[in-house]
Amino acid sequence: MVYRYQDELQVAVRAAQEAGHLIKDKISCHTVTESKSCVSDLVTEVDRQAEEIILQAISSHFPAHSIVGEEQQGDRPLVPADILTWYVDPLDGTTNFVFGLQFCCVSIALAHQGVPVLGVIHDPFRQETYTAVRGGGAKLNGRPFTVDKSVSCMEHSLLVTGYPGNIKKRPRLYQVNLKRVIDSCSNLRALGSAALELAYVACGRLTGFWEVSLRPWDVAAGMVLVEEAGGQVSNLAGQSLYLDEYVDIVASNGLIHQEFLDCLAWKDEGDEG
Ligand code: 2AM
Ligand code: CA
Repeated sequence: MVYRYQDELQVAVRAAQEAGHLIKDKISCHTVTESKSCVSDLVTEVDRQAEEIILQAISSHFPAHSIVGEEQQGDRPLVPADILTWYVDPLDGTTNFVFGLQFCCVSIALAHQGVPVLGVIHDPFRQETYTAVRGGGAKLNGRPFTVDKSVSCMEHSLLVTGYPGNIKKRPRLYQVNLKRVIDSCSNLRALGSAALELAYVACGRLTGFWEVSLRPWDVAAGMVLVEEAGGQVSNLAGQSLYLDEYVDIVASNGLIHQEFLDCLAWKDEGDEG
Protein backbone atom coordinates (compact mmCIF):
# COMPACT_ATOMS: atom_id res chain seq x y z
CA MET A 1 0.00 0.00 0.00
CA VAL A 2 1.29 3.47 -0.90
CA TYR A 3 0.76 6.11 1.77
CA ARG A 4 0.43 9.83 1.26
CA TYR A 5 2.94 12.48 2.29
CA GLN A 6 6.06 10.39 1.52
CA ASP A 7 7.95 13.38 0.02
CA GLU A 8 7.03 15.49 3.04
CA LEU A 9 8.19 12.70 5.36
CA GLN A 10 11.57 12.45 3.66
CA VAL A 11 12.17 16.21 3.84
CA ALA A 12 11.06 16.36 7.50
CA VAL A 13 13.32 13.45 8.55
CA ARG A 14 16.35 14.96 6.80
CA ALA A 15 15.72 18.40 8.31
CA ALA A 16 15.15 16.96 11.82
CA GLN A 17 18.38 14.98 11.65
CA GLU A 18 20.37 17.99 10.39
CA ALA A 19 18.99 20.17 13.20
CA GLY A 20 19.72 17.28 15.59
CA HIS A 21 23.44 17.33 14.69
CA LEU A 22 23.58 20.99 15.68
CA ILE A 23 21.78 20.31 19.00
CA LYS A 24 24.14 17.45 19.87
CA ASP A 25 27.25 19.51 18.96
CA LYS A 26 26.14 22.53 20.99
CA ILE A 27 24.79 21.00 24.21
CA SER A 28 27.92 21.96 26.10
CA CYS A 29 28.60 25.30 24.35
CA HIS A 30 25.60 27.56 23.89
CA THR A 31 24.22 30.81 25.31
CA VAL A 32 20.77 31.65 26.61
CA THR A 33 19.92 34.65 24.45
CA GLU A 34 16.53 35.59 25.91
CA SER A 35 13.44 34.41 27.73
CA LYS A 36 9.93 34.50 26.25
CA SER A 37 6.68 34.27 28.25
CA CYS A 38 8.51 34.42 31.63
CA VAL A 39 12.06 34.13 33.08
CA SER A 40 12.04 30.31 32.96
CA ASP A 41 10.89 30.13 29.32
CA LEU A 42 14.35 30.12 27.73
CA VAL A 43 15.67 30.54 24.19
CA THR A 44 19.23 29.85 22.98
CA GLU A 45 20.89 30.66 19.67
CA VAL A 46 20.63 26.90 18.97
CA ASP A 47 16.78 27.03 19.03
CA ARG A 48 16.94 29.75 16.38
CA GLN A 49 19.64 28.13 14.22
CA ALA A 50 17.88 24.74 14.32
CA GLU A 51 14.59 26.38 13.33
CA GLU A 52 16.30 28.19 10.45
CA ILE A 53 17.61 24.85 9.08
CA ILE A 54 14.13 23.28 9.21
CA LEU A 55 12.15 26.25 7.89
CA GLN A 56 14.59 26.63 4.99
CA ALA A 57 14.23 22.93 4.05
CA ILE A 58 10.42 22.96 4.24
CA SER A 59 9.84 26.25 2.45
CA SER A 60 12.20 25.38 -0.39
CA HIS A 61 10.46 22.02 -1.03
CA PHE A 62 6.86 23.03 -0.27
CA PRO A 63 6.48 26.77 -0.96
CA ALA A 64 2.66 26.57 -0.92
CA HIS A 65 2.46 25.18 2.62
CA SER A 66 2.05 27.32 5.71
CA ILE A 67 4.66 26.98 8.50
CA VAL A 68 4.30 27.68 12.23
CA GLY A 69 7.64 27.61 14.05
CA GLU A 70 8.10 27.99 17.81
CA GLU A 71 10.77 30.68 17.45
CA GLN A 72 9.25 32.59 14.52
CA GLN A 73 9.01 36.32 15.16
CA GLY A 74 5.90 38.41 14.54
CA ASP A 75 2.41 37.23 13.66
CA ARG A 76 1.91 33.58 12.83
CA PRO A 77 -1.24 31.70 11.81
CA LEU A 78 -1.76 29.74 15.05
CA VAL A 79 -5.34 28.86 14.29
CA PRO A 80 -5.61 25.95 11.83
CA ALA A 81 -5.69 27.07 8.23
CA ASP A 82 -7.52 25.34 5.41
CA ILE A 83 -4.20 24.50 3.81
CA LEU A 84 -1.48 22.12 4.93
CA THR A 85 0.39 23.62 7.87
CA TRP A 86 3.74 22.54 9.33
CA TYR A 87 4.27 22.82 13.09
CA VAL A 88 7.97 23.00 13.94
CA ASP A 89 9.54 22.74 17.38
CA PRO A 90 13.27 22.97 16.59
CA LEU A 91 14.35 22.09 20.15
CA ASP A 92 11.75 20.65 22.46
CA GLY A 93 13.08 20.48 26.00
CA THR A 94 15.11 23.70 25.86
CA THR A 95 15.44 23.85 29.66
CA ASN A 96 16.96 20.34 29.69
CA PHE A 97 19.32 21.42 26.88
CA VAL A 98 20.40 24.55 28.78
CA PHE A 99 21.21 22.44 31.87
CA GLY A 100 23.07 19.80 29.81
CA LEU A 101 20.42 17.14 30.39
CA GLN A 102 20.34 14.97 27.28
CA PHE A 103 16.57 14.66 26.98
CA CYS A 104 15.44 16.92 24.18
CA CYS A 105 14.45 16.51 20.55
CA VAL A 106 13.38 18.03 17.26
CA SER A 107 9.65 17.78 16.52
CA ILE A 108 8.12 18.38 13.09
CA ALA A 109 4.49 17.78 12.10
CA LEU A 110 2.26 18.42 9.13
CA ALA A 111 -1.43 19.12 9.82
CA HIS A 112 -4.55 19.45 7.72
CA GLN A 113 -7.30 21.66 9.19
CA GLY A 114 -5.97 21.27 12.73
CA VAL A 115 -5.51 17.50 12.50
CA PRO A 116 -1.88 16.32 12.39
CA VAL A 117 -1.29 13.84 9.55
CA LEU A 118 2.49 13.37 9.72
CA GLY A 119 4.89 13.43 12.65
CA VAL A 120 8.68 13.21 12.99
CA ILE A 121 10.44 13.32 16.36
CA HIS A 122 14.23 12.99 16.39
CA ASP A 123 16.31 12.38 19.52
CA PRO A 124 19.88 13.34 18.57
CA PHE A 125 21.45 11.88 21.74
CA ARG A 126 20.13 8.35 21.17
CA GLN A 127 20.00 8.56 17.38
CA GLU A 128 16.31 7.66 17.50
CA THR A 129 13.99 8.95 14.77
CA TYR A 130 10.27 8.33 15.32
CA THR A 131 8.03 8.73 12.27
CA ALA A 132 4.34 8.31 11.49
CA VAL A 133 1.99 9.16 8.65
CA ARG A 134 -1.73 8.87 9.33
CA GLY A 135 -2.93 5.44 8.23
CA GLY A 136 0.60 4.07 7.83
CA GLY A 137 1.62 3.02 11.36
CA ALA A 138 4.48 4.32 13.51
CA LYS A 139 8.17 3.54 13.13
CA LEU A 140 11.37 3.97 15.12
CA ASN A 141 14.46 4.14 12.88
CA GLY A 142 12.34 2.50 10.17
CA ARG A 143 11.00 -0.39 12.31
CA PRO A 144 7.28 -0.54 13.17
CA PHE A 145 6.31 -0.23 16.83
CA THR A 146 3.16 -0.06 18.98
CA VAL A 147 2.12 1.23 22.39
CA ASP A 148 2.45 -1.15 25.36
CA LYS A 149 -0.82 -3.09 25.44
CA SER A 150 0.36 -5.28 28.33
CA VAL A 151 -0.73 -2.58 30.81
CA SER A 152 -4.50 -2.44 31.16
CA CYS A 153 -5.03 -0.47 34.37
CA MET A 154 -3.70 2.65 36.07
CA GLU A 155 -2.23 0.61 38.92
CA HIS A 156 0.44 -0.84 36.61
CA SER A 157 1.04 2.26 34.51
CA LEU A 158 4.08 4.54 34.38
CA LEU A 159 2.82 8.07 33.70
CA VAL A 160 4.52 11.32 32.77
CA THR A 161 3.52 14.98 32.93
CA GLY A 162 5.04 18.45 32.71
CA TYR A 163 4.68 21.75 34.51
CA PRO A 164 3.60 24.66 32.29
CA GLY A 165 6.67 26.64 31.20
CA ASN A 166 4.66 29.85 31.40
CA ILE A 167 4.32 30.59 35.13
CA LYS A 168 0.95 32.31 34.57
CA LYS A 169 -0.45 28.97 33.35
CA ARG A 170 0.78 26.97 36.37
CA PRO A 171 -2.51 27.21 38.35
CA ARG A 172 -4.13 25.16 35.56
CA LEU A 173 -1.89 22.25 36.59
CA TYR A 174 -3.80 22.06 39.89
CA GLN A 175 -7.17 21.81 38.15
CA VAL A 176 -6.56 18.07 37.89
CA ASN A 177 -6.74 15.77 40.90
CA LEU A 178 -2.95 15.31 41.22
CA LYS A 179 -3.17 13.30 44.43
CA ARG A 180 -5.62 10.84 42.93
CA VAL A 181 -3.44 10.35 39.83
CA ILE A 182 -0.25 9.82 41.87
CA ASP A 183 -1.98 7.42 44.26
CA SER A 184 -3.54 5.47 41.38
CA CYS A 185 -0.52 4.78 39.15
CA SER A 186 2.70 2.81 39.55
CA ASN A 187 4.67 6.08 39.38
CA LEU A 188 4.73 9.55 37.81
CA ARG A 189 7.64 11.18 35.94
CA ALA A 190 8.27 14.68 34.52
CA LEU A 191 11.02 14.46 31.89
CA GLY A 192 10.86 17.98 30.38
CA SER A 193 10.14 17.41 26.67
CA ALA A 194 6.49 16.96 25.77
CA ALA A 195 7.31 15.76 22.25
CA LEU A 196 9.76 13.09 23.42
CA GLU A 197 7.41 12.03 26.22
CA LEU A 198 4.69 11.46 23.62
CA ALA A 199 7.14 9.44 21.51
CA TYR A 200 7.88 7.33 24.61
CA VAL A 201 4.16 6.68 25.18
CA ALA A 202 3.89 5.71 21.51
CA CYS A 203 6.72 3.17 21.68
CA GLY A 204 5.64 1.71 25.03
CA ARG A 205 8.34 3.06 27.38
CA LEU A 206 5.63 5.03 29.21
CA THR A 207 1.91 4.25 29.55
CA GLY A 208 0.35 7.70 29.63
CA PHE A 209 1.03 11.45 29.47
CA TRP A 210 -0.94 14.59 30.24
CA GLU A 211 -0.04 18.26 30.28
CA VAL A 212 -1.97 21.53 30.23
CA SER A 213 -1.34 24.75 28.28
CA LEU A 214 1.09 23.33 25.74
CA ARG A 215 1.50 24.89 22.31
CA PRO A 216 0.59 23.10 19.06
CA TRP A 217 4.24 22.54 18.02
CA ASP A 218 4.92 20.69 21.33
CA VAL A 219 2.30 18.01 20.61
CA ALA A 220 1.41 17.82 16.89
CA ALA A 221 4.00 15.19 15.86
CA GLY A 222 3.53 13.14 19.04
CA MET A 223 -0.24 12.99 18.50
CA VAL A 224 0.21 11.17 15.16
CA LEU A 225 2.83 8.85 16.66
CA VAL A 226 0.63 7.80 19.59
CA GLU A 227 -2.47 7.25 17.44
CA GLU A 228 -0.58 5.38 14.72
CA ALA A 229 1.03 3.19 17.41
CA GLY A 230 -2.47 2.13 18.53
CA GLY A 231 -2.83 4.53 21.45
CA GLN A 232 -5.39 7.24 22.22
CA VAL A 233 -5.17 11.04 22.37
CA SER A 234 -7.80 13.46 23.69
CA ASN A 235 -8.23 16.69 25.59
CA LEU A 236 -8.68 16.52 29.37
CA ALA A 237 -12.45 16.23 28.97
CA GLY A 238 -11.95 13.12 26.81
CA GLN A 239 -12.93 14.86 23.56
CA SER A 240 -11.07 14.88 20.23
CA LEU A 241 -8.04 17.15 20.34
CA TYR A 242 -7.48 19.77 17.63
CA LEU A 243 -4.44 21.98 17.28
CA ASP A 244 -5.23 25.40 18.63
CA GLU A 245 -3.28 28.28 20.18
CA TYR A 246 -3.02 26.33 23.48
CA VAL A 247 -3.69 22.63 23.99
CA ASP A 248 -4.41 20.45 27.02
CA ILE A 249 -3.57 16.85 26.16
CA VAL A 250 -4.00 13.31 27.49
CA ALA A 251 -2.29 10.47 25.60
CA SER A 252 -2.15 6.81 26.55
CA ASN A 253 -1.93 3.24 25.36
CA GLY A 254 -5.74 3.40 24.99
CA LEU A 255 -6.48 0.68 27.55
CA ILE A 256 -6.06 2.98 30.56
CA HIS A 257 -7.50 6.10 28.87
CA GLN A 258 -10.93 6.28 30.54
CA GLU A 259 -9.55 5.37 33.97
CA PHE A 260 -6.78 7.98 33.47
CA LEU A 261 -9.37 10.67 32.59
CA ASP A 262 -11.48 9.69 35.62
CA CYS A 263 -8.45 10.06 37.92
CA LEU A 264 -7.47 13.42 36.41
CA ALA A 265 -11.06 14.61 37.09
CA TRP A 266 -10.44 17.77 35.07
CA LYS A 267 -12.29 20.93 36.13
CA ASP A 268 -11.60 23.78 33.75
CA GLU A 269 -11.68 26.92 35.88
CA GLY A 270 -9.94 29.10 33.27
CA ASP A 271 -6.60 30.82 33.90
CA GLU A 272 -5.06 34.18 34.50
CA GLY A 273 -3.29 34.76 31.21
P1 2AM B 1 10.16 23.80 24.95
O1 2AM B 1 11.31 23.16 25.62
O2 2AM B 1 10.23 23.70 23.45
O3 2AM B 1 9.92 25.22 25.40
C1 2AM B 1 7.87 20.81 29.37
O4 2AM B 1 6.85 20.65 30.30
C2 2AM B 1 7.28 21.09 28.00
O5 2AM B 1 6.62 22.37 28.04
C3 2AM B 1 8.32 21.17 26.91
O6 2AM B 1 7.83 20.48 25.80
C4 2AM B 1 8.48 22.65 26.65
O7 2AM B 1 8.82 22.96 25.32
C5 2AM B 1 7.09 23.14 26.93
N1 2AM B 1 7.08 24.57 27.29
C6 2AM B 1 8.03 25.30 27.87
N2 2AM B 1 7.65 26.58 28.04
C7 2AM B 1 6.40 26.66 27.54
C8 2AM B 1 5.43 27.70 27.41
N3 2AM B 1 5.70 28.93 27.80
N4 2AM B 1 4.24 27.42 26.85
C9 2AM B 1 3.97 26.15 26.45
N5 2AM B 1 4.83 25.12 26.53
C10 2AM B 1 6.03 25.36 27.08
CA1 CA C 1 8.45 22.83 22.67
